[in-house]
Amino acid sequence: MTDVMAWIGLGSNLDDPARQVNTALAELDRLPQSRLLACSGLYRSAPMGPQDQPDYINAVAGLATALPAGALLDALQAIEQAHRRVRGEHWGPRTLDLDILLYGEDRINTPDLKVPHPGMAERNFVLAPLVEVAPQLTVPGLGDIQALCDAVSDNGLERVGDVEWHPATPDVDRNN
Ligand code: 5RY
Ligand code: CA
Ligand code: CA
Ligand code: CA
Repeated sequence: MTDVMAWIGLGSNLDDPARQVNTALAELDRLPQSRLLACSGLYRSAPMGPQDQPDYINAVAGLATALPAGALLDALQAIEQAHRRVRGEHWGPRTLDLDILLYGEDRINTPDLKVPHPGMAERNFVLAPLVEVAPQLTVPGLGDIQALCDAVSDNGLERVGDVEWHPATPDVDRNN
């Protein structure tokens, strides 16, 4: 079984956003054939796109997974539904948004899934937390994550705290 490192973007701006993100992290770790290996802190920023909505809390997480990208997308959408995400205005407020930012080094371009995430190079609420946890990362087709982050506008992004999740102690005998 070969795992891929998938980088997931988490965002929320409704119903206690920090709690939404923290509970979603535990749910990611519980996905089949998957283990959460890394997570950034929590970042607050003003909404990009439609601005008549609350500030967002964002984070990024690194998930080692054997799920194919399409199955991972289905699993993320099921978690969003469990958080009572309601489809409303396009780019409107939401209890939880989970995006596949990167799936190993793959480039995916299907109607349902585009990886690397098409907006990530313009979004400091994605790039800054990625730099925090994976400063050496290279984005397929776009290059060094630190350079991408340096090039994007700051937008008042603020790191507001740590997530509740902590990495497991490495265990050489663990076999999953
Ligand atoms: C721009 C347009 C739409 C950026 C632009 C979206 C989040 C976008 C958000 C989030 C923050 C959205 C997608 N130019 N703002 N806006 N955090 N999602 N701060 O997660 F991201 S809607
Ligand atoms: Ca797991
Ligand atoms: Ca999304
Ligand atoms: Ca998003």
